[in-house]
Amino acid sequence: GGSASLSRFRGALVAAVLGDCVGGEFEGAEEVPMESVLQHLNSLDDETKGTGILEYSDDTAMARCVVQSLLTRAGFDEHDMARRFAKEYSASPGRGYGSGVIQVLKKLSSPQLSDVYQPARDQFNGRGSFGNGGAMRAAPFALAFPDLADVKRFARLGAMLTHSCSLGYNGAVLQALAVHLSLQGALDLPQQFISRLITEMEEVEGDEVTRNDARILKEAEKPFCERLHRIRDLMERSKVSIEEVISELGNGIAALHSVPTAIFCVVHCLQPRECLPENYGGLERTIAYSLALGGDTDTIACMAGAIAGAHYGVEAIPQSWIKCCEGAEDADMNAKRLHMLYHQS
Ligand code: 8NA
Ligand code: MG
Ligand code: MG
Repeated sequence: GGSASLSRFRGALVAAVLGDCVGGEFEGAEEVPMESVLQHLNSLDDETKGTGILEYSDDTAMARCVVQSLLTRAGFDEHDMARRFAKEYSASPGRGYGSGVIQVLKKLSSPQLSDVYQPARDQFNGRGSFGNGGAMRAAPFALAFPDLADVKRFARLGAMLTHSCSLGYNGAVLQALAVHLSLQGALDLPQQFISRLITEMEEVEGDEVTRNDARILKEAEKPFCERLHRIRDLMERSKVSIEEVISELGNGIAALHSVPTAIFCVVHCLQPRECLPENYGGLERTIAYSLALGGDTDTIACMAGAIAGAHYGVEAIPQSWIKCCEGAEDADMNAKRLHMLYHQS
């Protein structure tokens, strides 16, 4: 479809759910042989095997809250969104939330709370979380706001409800920017896609807070920009092993060690790869490759899925995969609603 078409919206939201659901199988595994990944994905095609429904985790649970809040309020309302996070957590606490964020979600349910950003600020002795929990639910911001400045601003504020460290919320901004650009068709020119992300993140990471956090955590001055440069270097190489991707970009639960990784998965899988089946399209390659990196597989596949889905569109997602994933049909419906909101504003 064309720029910001309905198919791209549906692809983004549905493939994010898919990545979360199919990625759950390998979450936390140190090494994941491609053979196991393909076996897992093949089992989804085989209706006789009756894999059953793959449940979504915190990634999708929180993204659904973001979507519902943006749709109901027709824009960003921090109080409404915080309330939805808290309510969702208390209704289904077993979705695999990060161990730190649970404290925030409990505090957010208190009716006395006036500053909804305060619980997040209190995390990790006042340093705030740098986990990828803000980034994993950032895609809907790109589907609600056509304006780039709004995407940046609201993805940041939405993440800050649980992640007050700049390395946490800036990861959410990067993820939302990647989905935003992908919706516009920017992945047709992958080198330029990365360059545009670098330009945007130079500005995002140009503030004093980011510099200070980066220094304390012994990271480069602009940590996400540095990782985007690494992606560019990896893209120029004719061959890259999974081990190199993990050591250069990471596969962990920190936003810095997973958002750039997800972006790399998408650009790397734009073309056929030796390690992946020839009959796979780009979206299937992206999901399979994300899982083969191991580590935080559900979240990396969820974020890569959102970016790739916005590029390829919903038609690229195998029906048999969609049928296996809890929440995929809902995501499809919500994508249609977000598409209307996006085009009316
Ligand atoms: P979070 O805010 O609790 O952060 C996740 C973890 O990162 C924390 O529990 C800490 O161990 C560490 N961390 C974050 N900030 C700091 C800091 N400033 N100082 C020291 N340590 C810190 O939760 P979240 O929402 O960011 O977590 C998201 C991830 O957790 C997602 O991947 C989600 O799927 C889930 N999850 C991941 C795994 C896994 O094995 N990869 C397992 C279960 C759940
Ligand atoms: Mg999860
Ligand atoms: Mg995860």
